[in-house]
Amino acid sequence: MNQFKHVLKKSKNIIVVAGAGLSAASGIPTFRGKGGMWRKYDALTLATPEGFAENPSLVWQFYHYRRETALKAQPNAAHVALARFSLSSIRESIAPGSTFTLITQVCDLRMETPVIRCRSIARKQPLLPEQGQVEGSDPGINVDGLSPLALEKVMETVEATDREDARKPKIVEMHGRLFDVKCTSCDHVEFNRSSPICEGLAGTEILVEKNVMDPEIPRISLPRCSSCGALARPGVVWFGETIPNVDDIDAIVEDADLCLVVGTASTVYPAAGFAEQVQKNGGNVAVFNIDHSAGDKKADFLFLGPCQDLLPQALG
Ligand code: BV8
Ligand code: ZN
Repeated sequence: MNQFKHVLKKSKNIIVVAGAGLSAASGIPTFRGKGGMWRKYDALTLATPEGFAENPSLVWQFYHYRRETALKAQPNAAHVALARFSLSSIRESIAPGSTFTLITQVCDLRMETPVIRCRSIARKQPLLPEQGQVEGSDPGINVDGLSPLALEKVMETVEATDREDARKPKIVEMHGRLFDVKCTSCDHVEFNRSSPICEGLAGTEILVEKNVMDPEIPRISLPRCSSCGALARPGVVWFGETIPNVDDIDAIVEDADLCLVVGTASTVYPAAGFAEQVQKNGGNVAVFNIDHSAGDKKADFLFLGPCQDLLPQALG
């Protein structure tokens, strides 16, 4: 840990690639881990455009279950550690003059206000359209809504200057947002945290828990576009769909000289390839995982254990 802190102190562009393990301690099930959601369900059919086209009822039950779970979760110590580290006044004593970007795969953001668009540090301009940026929004640094809450807690303990800093974009929601709802027909997208999202899905989260989903909820009873009334879909990036602004994300990865890989099996691309890219460019990689993962082989530092214990030590 001391050697890592020595490297951290010298690093200038720090990225964190976070996966479902970051929120595991908050009660949000991971995809592949023990009790993971995708052990029960075949993600490679559910989280695809083809899977949705074939059975929108099943796919919506899967996402409705995750929405309901995310709405009940609270930040854990790993979220708070990242939230604190995201504030330059706190980071200044740990990694002087460094920039910080969280590239996150978990897409269950539940607070619209921290819709943060990643600002290319080099280019000093927003990478993605600023739509959805709500004035005065406190940026979260994670996507499941837990980090914005964690950041709020941290904000009570820091000076007002950080409020300015905290509003600077720090996050890339690589795989979209669970609470975004996209139309399958027009281009309407809205942030929708309603619980349940529609009457037709009310109570089905219990069925999902028991793995007895009802394949036959009629399309008309599934979420509809509030603009044109067509069938709506979750606003996430499915397997086989391209990552929005992937070139801009690559530019951030290119700039990075330190990559923390936190709570991810490192199996989904292109996210799983970022650490290797940083290493190829002469940067360092630190993996934080409760278990061995495909990320181990790219790790200069491997911290095996719960990230809610290890991240506060590493970034404190
Ligand atoms: C694309 C949104 C162009 C939906 C998700 C190159 C090589 C091979 C394949 C490909 C490639 N390029 C593209 C592909 C195809 C595909 C892919 O990667 N397939 C995989 C299966 C090989 N990628 C794509 O399609 C991507 N699009 O590249 O476009 C293209 C397209 C087609 C073909 C070529 C190019 C789009 C991928 C996005 C998919 N959408 N999410 C939804 O969430 O429902 S992926 C989804 O799964 C998540 O977002 C996340 O990315 C992934 C889950 O991964 P993890 O977060 O790692 O979670 P997991 O449960 O697996 O692991 C948790 C980890 O935490 C474990 O290691 C565990 O030990 C650890 N842990 C648990 N508790 C703790 C902990 N660690 C620390 N502390 C704890 N307490
Ligand atoms: Zn529509």
